[in-house]
Amino acid sequence: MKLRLILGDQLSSSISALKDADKDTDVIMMCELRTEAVYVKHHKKKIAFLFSAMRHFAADLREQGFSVRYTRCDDPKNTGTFLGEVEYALKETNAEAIVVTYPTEYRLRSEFNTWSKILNVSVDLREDDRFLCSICEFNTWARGRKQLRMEYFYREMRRKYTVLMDGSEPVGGKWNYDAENRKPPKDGLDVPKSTGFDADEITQDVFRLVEAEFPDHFGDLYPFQFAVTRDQALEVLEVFIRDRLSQFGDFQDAMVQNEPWMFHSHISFYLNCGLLDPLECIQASEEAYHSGAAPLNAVEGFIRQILGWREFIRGIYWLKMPDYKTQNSLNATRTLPDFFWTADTQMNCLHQCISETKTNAYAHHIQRLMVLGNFALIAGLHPDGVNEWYLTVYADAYEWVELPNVSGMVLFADHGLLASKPYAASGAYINRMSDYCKSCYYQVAEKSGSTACPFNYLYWDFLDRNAAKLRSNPRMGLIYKNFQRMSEEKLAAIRDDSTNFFKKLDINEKV
Ligand code: FAD
Ligand code: DLZ
Ligand code: SF4
Repeated sequence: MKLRLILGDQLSSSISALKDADKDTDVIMMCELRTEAVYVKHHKKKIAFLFSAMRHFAADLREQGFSVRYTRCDDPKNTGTFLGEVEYALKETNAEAIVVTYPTEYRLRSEFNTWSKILNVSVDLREDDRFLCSICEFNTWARGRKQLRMEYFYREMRRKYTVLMDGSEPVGGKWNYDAENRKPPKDGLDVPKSTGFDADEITQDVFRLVEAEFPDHFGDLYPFQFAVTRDQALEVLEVFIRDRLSQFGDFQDAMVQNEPWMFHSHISFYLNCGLLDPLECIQASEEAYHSGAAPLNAVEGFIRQILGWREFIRGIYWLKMPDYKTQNSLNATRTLPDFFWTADTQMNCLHQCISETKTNAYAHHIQRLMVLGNFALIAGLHPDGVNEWYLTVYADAYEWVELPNVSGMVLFADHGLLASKPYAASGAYINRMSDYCKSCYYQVAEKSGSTACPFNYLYWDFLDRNAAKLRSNPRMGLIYKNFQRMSEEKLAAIRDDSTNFFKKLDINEKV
């Protein structure tokens, strides 16, 4: 008899730990754990989403005839840790072995690797084959390359899975249609309503638990509209393909006040916990292209996010952990300002993105990258505080995907391993891609002075502070040429404005 442990982000019936499960003898164990909910104090919605999805998944398994041992978070006998729970279950069941799919995060993988010794029992740790590129395959691809660039990795993945291919050539003749994307939002854009679901009894039970056990965690529990079953997650995917995908490419980078969902898919929560399978999402969108329901720029852009970025990010994580976590190549030192938790700032773009994050446990990619991340980068926030924030606040956040996005893509803390240059931008970018600046206390057209947009002077101050490290980057050459042409007077104003801004920021005075 074997114990088969399923973690909160392993809610796939095809998961490797269940492959040869014997319904008559084996016991599947799942546990809601305080340690997992508080190692960073996850957003209330994330805990509710995952606990409810876990309970629904357990119910499904029982319906299929499996015996499931499920420990609830508020069970007085709950030991609070994976090891404690497994030890207890071993004693109760006399199981001869534990079967588990490798956790997606380094901290747990290292811990699980020690179990067979500690517990003196056979531990069958299995690869997580829900990803489209195995860790070993990625390492082989990366070996010997001077630069690791997503674009080349993505092309190999397209070939491997024959996605959007015309023989050996990409459909349409180009691998990447980004040049046709990135349109600014236009007035009167008609954004479809996001797909939401009413909470059933199971979810309402979880609400009561989260209210009682995690009242001081960040974020709003209500309104709650996440899918918590595979069928519901499939409905989210289907509605995206039907109603949003055709405009996904055009408005992928656009931000509109009070429109948090835009034309994005909102499937990361479900992909990352196993309710959706990456290949089925890719194939459903490719099908929409072939049937004429969505244009190539939208479909290719969407597929690149999943087949390219998502797999590439995961590959980098496993290639570089554990050192990746401590990297800080720009020596950023600033503590995360309080307004990241309260949204209490006069900078409207940040206020919007943080408020929406608090309500939804979601922000789309450009909000995460070019507003929140951009600020964290140019204000010199320390990677530890920024990583902790991103891991805490988003319902799709797990270290394997959060860390490379934050330390690599946003903070350039890995000195360009993941991104070829820092994604730093002034207020002009945010103004072009959003309508946030229209309702801001600051003036995006002003370059200096107390009402000038802080992104404007902080951008140049960032380049100034980091010139020794960034000037030689070939993709920064033009920018530094412009910087060198700046008059002494202008440079002095930038330094003054930045110093004043940082003085306020560092004592959490409202900025
Ligand atoms: P869409 O825009 O509809 O994209 C489709 C899918 O592509 C996503 O669901 C996701 O699975 C995948 N994808 C897109 N971009 C990325 C990327 N850069 N890395 C990995 N997968 C990607 N994504 C997470 O899943 N978890 C995180 O913790 C996370 N943290 C991030 C932190 C920062 C600083 C940044 C810049 C990005 C982060 N992302 C993270 C990537 C991306 O922002 C989210 O995947 C996306 O916003 C999820 O919304 P969506 O499902 O509507 O995505
Ligand atoms: C994120 C999370 C939370 C909040 N709670 C649990 C839990 O109680 N039980 C569980 O099995 N998994 C949980 N998870 C997901 C785990 O953190 C996730 O499986 C690991 O981060 C993967 O390495
Ligand atoms: Fe953000 Fe500056 Fe625009 Fe205000 S003016 S919304 S701070 S970019």
